[in-house]
Amino acid sequence: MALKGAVVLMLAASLGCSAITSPASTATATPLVSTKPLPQATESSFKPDDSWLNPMSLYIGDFQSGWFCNSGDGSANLYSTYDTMSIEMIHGGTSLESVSVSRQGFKLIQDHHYIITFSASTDMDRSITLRVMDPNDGTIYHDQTIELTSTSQSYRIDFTYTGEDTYDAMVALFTGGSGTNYHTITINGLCLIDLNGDQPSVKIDQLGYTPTATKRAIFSYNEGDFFNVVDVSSGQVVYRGGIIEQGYDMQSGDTVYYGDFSDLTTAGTYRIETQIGGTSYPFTIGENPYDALEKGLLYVMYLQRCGTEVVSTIDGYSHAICHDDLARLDRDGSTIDVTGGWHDAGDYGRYVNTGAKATLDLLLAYSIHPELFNDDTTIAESGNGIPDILDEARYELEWILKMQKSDGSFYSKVATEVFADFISAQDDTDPLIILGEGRTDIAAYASAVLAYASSIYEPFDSAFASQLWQAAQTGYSYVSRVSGQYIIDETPQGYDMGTYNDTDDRDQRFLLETVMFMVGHDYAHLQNALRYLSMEDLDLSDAGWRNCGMYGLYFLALQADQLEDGQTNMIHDRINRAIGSIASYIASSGYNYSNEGYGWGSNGDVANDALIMALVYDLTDSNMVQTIGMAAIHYLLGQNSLNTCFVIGYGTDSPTTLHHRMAISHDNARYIGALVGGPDAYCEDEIALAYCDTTFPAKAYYDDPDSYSTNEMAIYWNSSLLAALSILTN
Ligand code: 9MR
Ligand code: 9MR
Ligand code: ZN
Repeated sequence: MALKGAVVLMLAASLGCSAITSPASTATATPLVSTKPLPQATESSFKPDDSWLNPMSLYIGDFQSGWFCNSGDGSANLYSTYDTMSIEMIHGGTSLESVSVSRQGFKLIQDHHYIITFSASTDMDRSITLRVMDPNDGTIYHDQTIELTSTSQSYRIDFTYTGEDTYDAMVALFTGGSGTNYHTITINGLCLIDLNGDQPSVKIDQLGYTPTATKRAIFSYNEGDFFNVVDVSSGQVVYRGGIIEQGYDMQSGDTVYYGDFSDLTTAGTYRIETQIGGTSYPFTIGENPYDALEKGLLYVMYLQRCGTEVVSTIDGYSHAICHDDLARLDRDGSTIDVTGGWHDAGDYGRYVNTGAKATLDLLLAYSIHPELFNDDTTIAESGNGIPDILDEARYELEWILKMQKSDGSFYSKVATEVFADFISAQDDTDPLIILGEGRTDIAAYASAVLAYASSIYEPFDSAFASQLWQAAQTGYSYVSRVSGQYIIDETPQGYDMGTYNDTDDRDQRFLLETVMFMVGHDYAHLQNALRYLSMEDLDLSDAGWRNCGMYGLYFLALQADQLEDGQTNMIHDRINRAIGSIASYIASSGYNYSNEGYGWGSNGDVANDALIMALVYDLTDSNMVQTIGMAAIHYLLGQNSLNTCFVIGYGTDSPTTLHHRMAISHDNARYIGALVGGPDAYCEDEIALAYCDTTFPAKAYYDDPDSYSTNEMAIYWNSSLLAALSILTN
């Protein structure tokens, strides 16, 4: 505690930080926002339609053993469960080879040392022979005679494999021979262990699971009949389950199997081991496996701050005040102060729509679970009595306010003419240019976020809340004055900067109406929102920077008590369709990927899907909705075909070399807590083109500082994952 306090103080001193937010009591402006609290979700307001697919139950297939009984001139019956075989010998035939039980598909690596362990018994004392062989030409790699008795004993067979690497070795038990008539041999838990520490192959969430969560391991090839969950500290098997085939996954090229261990609820650190030698990274079961991750995701938002000094207490790098010159309005050369806000991503551009989306996520996370967010995360304002997540969101809100014009509309973005070199923020001194004016999609989105924010800051700083509300209202009146949509591509030829274009502003207008209704309680806004809701060609299914209708559906659903049944049904129908589509993509994917394809920022799309499920979970408290949302998050945290946790510095295997100007200019600092963009089937940079296989989009990812289409981060990906996690796990 004392140490933490000291860090905060040192940080505050080093930043010369005196700009503590004025407390609410000193506010003088008349509050324009209703002080009525925002509606909260009540459990009974909405039940998700359970006629749509439950992807988790879809996988529940039948267990099928991979062991087969072969008999020449002997005969036997084989009965198997996932970990026990009973070989009922009818008669042994003329030789040992007359009866055998075998399984193919064992993976063997040259010069690795293996052990095969099992326990066995027989009701007639006898010996059998175990062989490890090539199933195609019969080459015997290892041959061992085993004496069996009527008491079950444990066996351990050691051998070093000297052949070529193979995924197709066979283990066979030879049980024939004259004089071996009717008896039964029982073999339990036979598994092969590679003592030379193979790369883990089994996919799990590398951070772990809460005790009551649905827990699945995913296997990328046939790893045997069963898997063990092993306690890492004691080495004991604490759970064993069967492995079930799911099928071929086109997007990764893997034939996928899964095993369920939801019944294991005891807290601990574990690892999965499979029958034929696969292992997983360690993971935990516990109440709070994602707490540290949530802190990291939020801290990265602070590291993205522009126009101020930033000192990382984690990564050991910092930048002095950056981008603090006046910016030039491209149209007429006049200059404006638009300092502040977050750098969008690995570049230093600042864009109002992505900033609005990211801010909205932080505000939602806070308003749904205020108890999760405290004031000690070592950002500049820590210790000021206001939750740090609200200080962080405010940093962006102040900038969005600066980006607003007096007519209520907004400039779209501030950036340099071309992306900066890979230099630290304070060294990027190219002239700042303001581009884009009056886009209705942006004005509506930004105004919605300002209006929502006004109600959230009201208890902390009512003057700020009033300022936000005022700005939202001017924004609203601007949007209302423009009857059609006005969306321009504001990036001139030859400029190289982020381009966040849209084609339809109705989802943003819908969102704005829903928020204005929720905060201002004026039924005219409800009527307008309902008008958009009835437009069947309007997509309201996403929670992104471009399509944002889902936020509006959520806000309307919160106010169901003020709606007629028919209106509520329309909202619930829209929500059901959106979550049904996420569920069906998850169901058809080997790794619970929640989208149709993989584009630039596919991980951000998954985070948005998780956020959609999270919002619906808040409305419904449905376990199924929560499980689907968490499946999307497990994908991001390691349960994917690449076996990678996509948040830097979390789990065991996460990216090391982010495409990010601050990280690269600081000796490839890791930038812990950043969610990378992830696989992009289109390989939109030279590195991805050179190193990624486009036939398998799920694997089109490359951890390299130059792969900007797969390995950059963005504020609006981090914010989505943070909000989704905090809602789904609480
Ligand atoms: O580095 C830029 C990255 O931050 C952006 O997301 C990306 C978006 O287009 O562009 C990157 O910049 C590249 C530019 O587009 C093309 N020339 C190479 C630049 C990176 O080295
Ligand atoms: O996330 C954006 C993605 O959807 C686009 O295909 C891509 C190319 O225009 O740009 C991405 O956004 C980048 C933006 O242009 C600049 N800042 C970094 C963003 C993430 O890579
Ligand atoms: Zn900056």
